[in-house]
Amino acid sequence: MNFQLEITMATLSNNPVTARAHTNIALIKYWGKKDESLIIPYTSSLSLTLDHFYTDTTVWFDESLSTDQIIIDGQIPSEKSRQRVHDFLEIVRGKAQIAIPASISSTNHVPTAAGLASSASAFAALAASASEAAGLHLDATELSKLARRGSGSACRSVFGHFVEWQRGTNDADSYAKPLPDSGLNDIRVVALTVERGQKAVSSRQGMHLSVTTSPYYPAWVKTCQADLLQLKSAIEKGDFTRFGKISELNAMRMHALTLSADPSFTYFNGQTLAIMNLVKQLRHQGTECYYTIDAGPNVKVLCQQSTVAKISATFAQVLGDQNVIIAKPGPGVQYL
Ligand code: 2P0
Repeated sequence: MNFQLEITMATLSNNPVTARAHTNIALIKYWGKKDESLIIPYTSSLSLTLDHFYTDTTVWFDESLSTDQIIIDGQIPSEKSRQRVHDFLEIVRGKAQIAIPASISSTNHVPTAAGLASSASAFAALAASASEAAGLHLDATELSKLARRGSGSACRSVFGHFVEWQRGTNDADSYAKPLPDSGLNDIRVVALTVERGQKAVSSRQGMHLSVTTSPYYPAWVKTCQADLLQLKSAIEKGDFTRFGKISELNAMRMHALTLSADPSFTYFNGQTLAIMNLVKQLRHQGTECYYTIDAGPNVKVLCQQSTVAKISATFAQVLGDQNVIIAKPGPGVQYL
């Protein structure tokens, strides 16, 4: 019998490909890698993709270039950022079996004031545009796996609305999936900025330190699994109260890992704590809202359409209008 091996070669796109990806906010946090090279997390996580904050990235592979040309927000990025984009492109070139340099131009529409990390939208948009330009035509699951190699949280930005990143155990089974439509589509996120500077401890360093030195890390892995199941059930039932309580609790459990690391560190500042207290005060006064905080001092308040005007006005009085941004659930990756 004559077996013939069929190899489907990727066909390069003749034109530049532009993709848009929105950022996401984790409600069950990703905080720690089992495999730092492949970016396989210790725990599954769950996020909400946000409208309004996104990255547009255009890529084409060009034989006339001698090296990758990278422009981010109209500028040549730092050597560290350049290397990170180059390393990611090497993964794409490996999959497409090409060795051609690429030209990349990326623009972040994530207002500095939002205090939202742009690595999720950045690597989701780069994965989508680069893979398509290389002729790979990946489905959403394969795209999520590829985006994960750039930045863990990017695998969730491939999809819209509520998204679960199933941790898996290897490159093939660690990817995100959208959750079914829920009764919580009136959810709103009020992004509050208290600081705009670069953080002292990057997420990457922070999670590494937490995994390797916090005695509570095994407890985090255990409770995260339970938190995730509870949050999924609250989303499915449209139960905002349980949704808010679990999200807030999970965020605090993540931050407990930073405080219990050696050396101890925190992403909070004085204003972060003041805002957390104000959220609790609003809640006790009958305006239901909850907070979540990522690897930085800025706070995101979770509320519903019915209360968002009152809550954003309250925080605008304290922080100023420019430091309060309202976001809604947003879409997954789009090609422009
Ligand atoms: C998250 N964060 O789930 C968590 C919560 C920050 C706090 O994912 O090292 O930039 O590139 O995989 O995705 C931020 O970390 O980290 C993050 P890498 P990433 O959204």
